[in-house]
Amino acid sequence: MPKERRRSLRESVVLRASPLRRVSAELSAMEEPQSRGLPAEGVLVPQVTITAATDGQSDTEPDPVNGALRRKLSNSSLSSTGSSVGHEESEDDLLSDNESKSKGIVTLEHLGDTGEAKPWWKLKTVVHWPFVTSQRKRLSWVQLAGHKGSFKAAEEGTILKKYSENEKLCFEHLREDVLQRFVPEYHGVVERDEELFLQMSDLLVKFDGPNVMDCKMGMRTYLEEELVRAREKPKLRKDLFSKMLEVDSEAPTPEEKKQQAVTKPRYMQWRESLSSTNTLGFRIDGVKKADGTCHTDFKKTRSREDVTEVFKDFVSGNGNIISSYIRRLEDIKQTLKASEFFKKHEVIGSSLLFIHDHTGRAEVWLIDFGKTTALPDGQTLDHLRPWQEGNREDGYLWGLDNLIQTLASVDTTCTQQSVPAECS
Ligand code: I3P
Repeated sequence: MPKERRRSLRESVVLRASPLRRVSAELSAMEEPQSRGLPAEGVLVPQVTITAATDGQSDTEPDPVNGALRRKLSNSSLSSTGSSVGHEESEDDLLSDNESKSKGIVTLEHLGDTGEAKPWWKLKTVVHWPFVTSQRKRLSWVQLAGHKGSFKAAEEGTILKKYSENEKLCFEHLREDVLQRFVPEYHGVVERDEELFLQMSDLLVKFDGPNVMDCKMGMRTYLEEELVRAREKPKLRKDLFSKMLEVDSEAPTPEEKKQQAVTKPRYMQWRESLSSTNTLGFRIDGVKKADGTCHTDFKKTRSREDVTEVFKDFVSGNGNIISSYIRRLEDIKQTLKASEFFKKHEVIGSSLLFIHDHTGRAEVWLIDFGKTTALPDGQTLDHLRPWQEGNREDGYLWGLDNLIQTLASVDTTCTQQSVPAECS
């Protein structure tokens, strides 16, 4: 990392680490979506079309100086947590790196106390995931979404996630909030190999062969400011065009085909409409099962029925696990409604991480706050209202309601079967 960049990151850490203002206002009662006349399920997101300037330069050429450093890392989920560099330097003004995505399984080996003259950790992507809890020096994690290299191993029971000013502020704020018991414990900023990281608890350590699912919450996965930036200075992404083409060769417009590129908001909106983000207010991003299988291609998992099937497979028809998940989600919902943090933040790109194992332990955690942004003083969200550009609503609670309803239907299906063959 160039020295200037390191210095500015450190300065930013020091400068912004002032004590957080205590929030004192009482949360007004939140209305249920139905009482607001909202459909339990439906499209709440108006489409915003961003057209890249036809004479614009593609932004896919690497920045010779800061390319790797300026890479955005705001939304990966590994183990219990997600990764991020602040959204202030993410999105369209950043370069894309096709190589930077690592969806699948990542094993971090802790080599710190072997006495060998090797780096204290190494990162490799593996196909199968030998989760052996007795191997104390091997910390096996699951990366279901996001960017390779966002995480490092740390002392047992914790992980390091690439520094994000935005996420750091969220963790600090969350320490004082009722939501604290649903987010990974935050241990502060640490420096490793001349890079800054956020240290946090690894949510997987309590599990014996965990099954893990990452659900990205909300009816929108990009920030309003990203739209504004894309409008003011559209940047064309060839990598996103390729990803779009892989899924549906008919998806790009003739203009986009000519440019062989799309803007990021255009790609994100397409992803949202293809998956259940727009229709249900959440989408499944990745699943890793205890048997070692790992799936991250849920781009077209859109209908409630599709989502139900994925959940049914994820829990292998175990109604007890589903019931535990539902109880935990209800608890999260009530706590969100009482949370000052939630009321005063636009929550974008954040996930719920589902984890269970064969012992029946089942937990859900809130992770990934790289794009969770404080609202201006005095502004609040109810997280239920439809989004219109300017109101910053994210549909988080609406999505959570739909998620709970979906799990309830999985539960019914499983328990109604005398022999849960179709669930197993
Ligand atoms: C990615 C996904 C991520 C997004 C990333 C997309 O698409 O939408 O949420 O990162 O943008 O490429 P996909 O899931 O289809 O791979 P952010 O949420 O952090 O913006 P990126 O390519 O700019 O990293």
